[in-house]
Amino acid sequence: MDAITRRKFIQIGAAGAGVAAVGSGLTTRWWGLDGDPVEDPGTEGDRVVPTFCELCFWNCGQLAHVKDGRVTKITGNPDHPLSRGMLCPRGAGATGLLYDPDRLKRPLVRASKRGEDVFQEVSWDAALNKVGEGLLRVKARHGAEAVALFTHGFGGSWFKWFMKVWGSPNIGAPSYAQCRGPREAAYTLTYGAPLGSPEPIDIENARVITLIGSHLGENMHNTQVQELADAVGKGAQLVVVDPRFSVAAGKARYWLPVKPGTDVALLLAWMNVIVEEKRYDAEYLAKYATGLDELKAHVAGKTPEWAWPLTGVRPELIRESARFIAAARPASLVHPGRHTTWTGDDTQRARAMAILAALLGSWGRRGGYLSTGAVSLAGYPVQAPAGAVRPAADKPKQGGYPVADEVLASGLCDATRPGFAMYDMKAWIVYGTNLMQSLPAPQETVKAVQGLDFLVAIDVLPAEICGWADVVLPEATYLERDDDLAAPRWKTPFVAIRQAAVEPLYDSRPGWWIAKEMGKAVGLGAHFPWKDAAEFVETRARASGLDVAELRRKGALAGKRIATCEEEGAPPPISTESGKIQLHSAELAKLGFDPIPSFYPPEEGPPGSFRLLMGRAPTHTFGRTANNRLLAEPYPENEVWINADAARALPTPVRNGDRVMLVNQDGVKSGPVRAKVTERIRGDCVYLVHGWGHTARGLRYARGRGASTSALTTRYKVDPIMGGTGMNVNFVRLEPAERSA
Ligand SMILES: Nc1nc2c(c(=O)[nH]1)N[C@H]1C(S)=C(S)[C@@H](COP(=O)(O)OP(=O)(O)OC[C@H]3O[C@@H](n4cnc5c(=O)[nH]c(N)nc54)[C@H](O)[C@@H]3O)O[C@H]1N2
Ligand SMILES: Nc1nc2c(c(=O)[nH]1)N[C@H]1C(S)=C(S)[C@@H](COP(=O)(O)OP(=O)(O)OC[C@H]3O[C@@H](n4cnc5c(=O)[nH]c(N)nc54)[C@H](O)[C@@H]3O)O[C@H]1N2
Ligand code: SF4
Ligand SMILES: [Mo]
Repeated sequence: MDAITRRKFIQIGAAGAGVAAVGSGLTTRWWGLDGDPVEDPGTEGDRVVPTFCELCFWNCGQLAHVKDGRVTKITGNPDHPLSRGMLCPRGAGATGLLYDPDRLKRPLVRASKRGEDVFQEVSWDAALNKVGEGLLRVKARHGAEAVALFTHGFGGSWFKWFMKVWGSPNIGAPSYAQCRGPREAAYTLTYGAPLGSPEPIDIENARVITLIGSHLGENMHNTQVQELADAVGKGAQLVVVDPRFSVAAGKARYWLPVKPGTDVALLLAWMNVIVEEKRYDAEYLAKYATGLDELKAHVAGKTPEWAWPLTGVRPELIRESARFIAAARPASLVHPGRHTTWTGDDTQRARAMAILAALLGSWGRRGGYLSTGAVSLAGYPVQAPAGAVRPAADKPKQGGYPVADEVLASGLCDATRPGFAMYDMKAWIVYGTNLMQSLPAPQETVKAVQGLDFLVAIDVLPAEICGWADVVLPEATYLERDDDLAAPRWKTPFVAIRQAAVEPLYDSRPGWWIAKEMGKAVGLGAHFPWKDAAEFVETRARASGLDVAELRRKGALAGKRIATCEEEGAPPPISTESGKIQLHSAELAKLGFDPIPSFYPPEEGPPGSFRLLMGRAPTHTFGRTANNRLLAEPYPENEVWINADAARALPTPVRNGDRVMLVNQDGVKSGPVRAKVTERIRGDCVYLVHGWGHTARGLRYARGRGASTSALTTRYKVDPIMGGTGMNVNFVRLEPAERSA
């Protein structure tokens, strides 16, 4: 059956409800009807257009059903290896973005002081002229490199090309220094290469899966959730380390409610047990690793009893879970996590996880870390950009961040702020990233933005960052546009195509067109010779020997599964300089950092305060879906999780459902947010789903709903190894919300 009832949708979507992904679409027409299962009122399209999703960055394959010019339903594409016929709730609810009444509809030009969010609608010609003038003025005064691009999302490729021909290397995404950066640095130091996205892990065949704050099931990366459900179905067991009893913890054999920020101590104690009891893969390590003796010496004495007072986890639990994890090796997967910028020691924590994976012999093994491959695609034949460019703006700072392998979005922001005069960043192009919510310390972002000569935002919704722009360009949503081909590394290499299902609404335009017109506006039109995105991808596809008609018909063409190294009788893929897994990192030692992770206790907050933790809800992606009326039904706003005993002990005790205000250590106060009083979290922290508490006046639905983690993140701790911004270093008090009469 293709239809899915609202009730079933909510069951799958709601926290606590397990890990299955949604097998089919939902529609705008019957969504919102309460009560019993409703028959699908005929949402099959007259046409079905294969494309891929942009509700998050996993980019699952979708089939968009179109009837009478409207998208009526979106289902998972069975031919796409990342969706395998299923979507997560957000992908199924993407029509809520397409038909969001608050979408950006026409180009806007600022009509008042910057930041006052007052705009005038103008024609595309007028808006593009302004962009051309703004950028050329900055180039004339400060050089091309003074322009930065912030980008997140697949459509960013057109703007990265713009930057290349414009001549600036300053391209950053918050998905690095605010997300997976520490992990990438750690795996590079240990195995020689970053993991990238989608992660090359074999959840499907693992027998024990260890999740360290990786809350799969709430974090809804579709393929991983599907594989987790399959693995659990086949008898795989979970070990979950989380201060909060997550959805995954509810399915786990062991839940270790670790004190936030102390995972390194726990990991060292696990390694102590595995080493002392000789439960590691000695043969594998002898062949492929270096530094085992140093590691043994390092973890000596770091017993579960040592870790107990540091982590709050009972020694028997540490010991038993360590044995359990080791017993399943090598099909014992320590999930590498993804959002790893927590407390500033994040590269070291991720290193400890990478080292544990090596002790288990799971790198390059079935049920552990796998080999992946990508379809190699021909480029579009185009004139190469001329001239040399200065290094990226965060490079002077990277003297201190030698292991960072991408530009830091936070570094670009620093380089823009007065007082950080190492570089003159004077203009920002912001594509599909709401920097006011995604960079820490919004007060610093505002300072940076106030100092800019020019800011253009390209978005689909009037997000907070748009309110600070000089020019706002309305992009067509992904369901209304073609984009470049996707060919990420995966177990089965594949190529996927994004195709417009319907015409752009209002006066919105696709990114490829906007980038090309921006190119013309600055005199670089010759570098954008393609007629449109369709001609661009067809040229690439044909030159790569692909059958374009079949690609268009199926949406994705997948190759054969990559053989594992075991199947090939080959060693695991290790690309460090020594050719060995670095249990002990000579590179870190050379740079003056601990060559093997050591535990440093996290700083405590003011008395009576709780450490603020954050995460995801299954039906939302950060702040980008908060205004989506379909996805708001199952989850209309975030709530603050607080431990039941702690809530009772507050000066003004808080009951479940009460509205409270959160006040952080710097006096910043959130809007009223509902309290979820629960046994499912430790008493020293509280938890919010990120992406709420919008302030943008154009987000008429989301504005003022829930509490903003970003506003409360006035502090952050920089990871000295790669420059990531640890954000779980803020503390809040709870105050009763002023009651309205
Ligand atoms: N406080 C705090 N900060 C965080 C995090 C956290 O948990 N807490 N998480 C971090 C993580 S893991 C990440 S990856 C980053 C994510 O940070 P971002 O990438 O900035 O994500 P969003 O905040 O959702 O902003 C996405 C913007 O893209 C717009 N958009 C959506 N679709 C399109 C499209 O098709 N075209 C265009 N042009 N625009 C589009 C949306 O309207 C929205 O304004 O944030 C990081 N920052
Ligand atoms: N539905 C949905 N899914 C998503 C996203 C989304 O926005 N919505 N975003 C995607 C993206 S870009 C990313 S990066 C990932 C993020 O998802 P994850 O990689 O899973 O990372 P986090 O959001 O940091 O994980 C939050 C969990 O870590 C726990 N935690 C907090 N502090 C600590 C600590 O000190 N120690 C331990 N052990 N645990 C701790 C929290 O209680 C919470 O359960 O999700 C992806 N999937
Ligand atoms: S995981 Fe969900 S939101 Fe992300 S791409 Fe896949 S279907 Fe879309
Ligand atoms: Mo992320």
